[in-house]
Amino acid sequence: SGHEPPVEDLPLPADFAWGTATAAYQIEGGASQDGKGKSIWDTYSHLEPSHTNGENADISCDHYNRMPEDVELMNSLGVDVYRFSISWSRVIPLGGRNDPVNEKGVAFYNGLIDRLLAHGIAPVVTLYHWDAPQEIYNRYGAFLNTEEFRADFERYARLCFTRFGDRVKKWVTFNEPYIISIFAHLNGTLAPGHCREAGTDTKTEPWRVGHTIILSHAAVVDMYAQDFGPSQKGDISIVLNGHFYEPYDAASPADRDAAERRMVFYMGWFADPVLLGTDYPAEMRAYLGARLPEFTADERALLRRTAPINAFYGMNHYSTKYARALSEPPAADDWTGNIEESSVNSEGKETGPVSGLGWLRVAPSGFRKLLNWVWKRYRVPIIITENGCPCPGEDDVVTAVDDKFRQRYLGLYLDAISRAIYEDGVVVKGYYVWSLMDNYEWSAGYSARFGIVHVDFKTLQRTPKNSAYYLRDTFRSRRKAAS
Ligand code: GBH
Repeated sequence: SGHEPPVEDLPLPADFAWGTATAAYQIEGGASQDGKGKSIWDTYSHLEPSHTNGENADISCDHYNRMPEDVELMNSLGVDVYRFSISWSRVIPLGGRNDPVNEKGVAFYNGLIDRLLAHGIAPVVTLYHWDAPQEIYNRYGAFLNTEEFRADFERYARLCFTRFGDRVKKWVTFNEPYIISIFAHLNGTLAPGHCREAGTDTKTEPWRVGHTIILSHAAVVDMYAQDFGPSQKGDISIVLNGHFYEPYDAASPADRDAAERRMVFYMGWFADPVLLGTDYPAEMRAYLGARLPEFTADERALLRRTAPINAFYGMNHYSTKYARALSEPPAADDWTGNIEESSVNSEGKETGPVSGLGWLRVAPSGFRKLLNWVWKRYRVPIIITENGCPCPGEDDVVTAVDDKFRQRYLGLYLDAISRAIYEDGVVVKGYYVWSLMDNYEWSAGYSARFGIVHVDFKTLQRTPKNSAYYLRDTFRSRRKAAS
């Protein structure tokens, strides 16, 4: 648009880690190979009529069968870290605590971890990136039954720590609990799309799902600290996503409150109990009343005990929005804190140039402000566990590989991290770009390409985009400049 500053390639600390990120369902394929069980995404992506652009990830990037090539690719780009997720139903096909383990699934992840380490790439492992075993959803509604889910998730986590924890030193329990609660259980645009079924209650279920995630997370952190941490000496935490919100009208105190409240409802919902060990934010209690579950005395003790164990704030961040206060009192089923969001403010100014997806605009100054917001509230080192974008018009391989829009986005967002570190005193330890390669973008199917490596979904050929080389080179020079 010409309004954003050019990329400055500002310095980053010498020990700042860079990596790539993916998720099992989005890249693996091998949907029923070697004894893998079905996940809720295997079901959701095959619904008729389709909720996923007519596409599924039965094959996707076929990473399950091409893993060595993909690790080699990362090695050639000089990454320090690879963040991936384990498919629960690949290692425990039925998912439950008394169900059998699939040794072939375990062997796949052992092979991946060993190959990464042989190249000096550190694995960062997410236990849950949205693909619950279908069977636990059939049995008890998965996240809708807190006690059952927690017990099954604990057993799954214990299996992962036991089999992989000698070599994995960074664990993430859940990816984006907000999205699981709101998108999968309130507006239903992600699996299981529960709210579409008869007899569901969207007033209370999203909050119960969030409650299940917080307690399951805390239980697994507790277990790791007691049974594995002393010998394995790894870090564990959670990954939260969220936009930065600017007031729709900067002169309006109500809009300024709305922007703050929106972020509390998005990130504070999970980060306050998990990282501070406190109750849900007071603003949420005030708006949601009895819709928000209570923590028992034992659960409060668990949260207080485990909060300081979380070693980092895993931040997935993509964009900025405006928040406008609604003058009406909150509707009985409102979940936002009575605000309306937009990408244009009261003066007609846009948050930034639009990417290949409407919700994602280039707004690096909002990113810097969010880093400050999180640091001030939680005082825990931040790792950017996802950031990236699809380019506008990225539909043929020539424009896709010469991805100037993405290079500029990534460069500006890295500059924002540098400013947050050196000018604002925020502690940021690493940056994992989303994503290693083009993949299955959930309900958007293959229509949005987030990769720094192009994938031809007919031939499955991988071709690094210019942004991949840009990241390789910029981390080389930015980090030298800092040391
Ligand atoms: C992350 O989700 C995921 O962790 C990752 O798997 C995903 O591929 C990546 O980001 C890129 O999207 O159309 O206005 O309703 C980000 C959370 C949830 C953000 C759905 C966009 C749709 C907004 N996303 N949301 S809208």
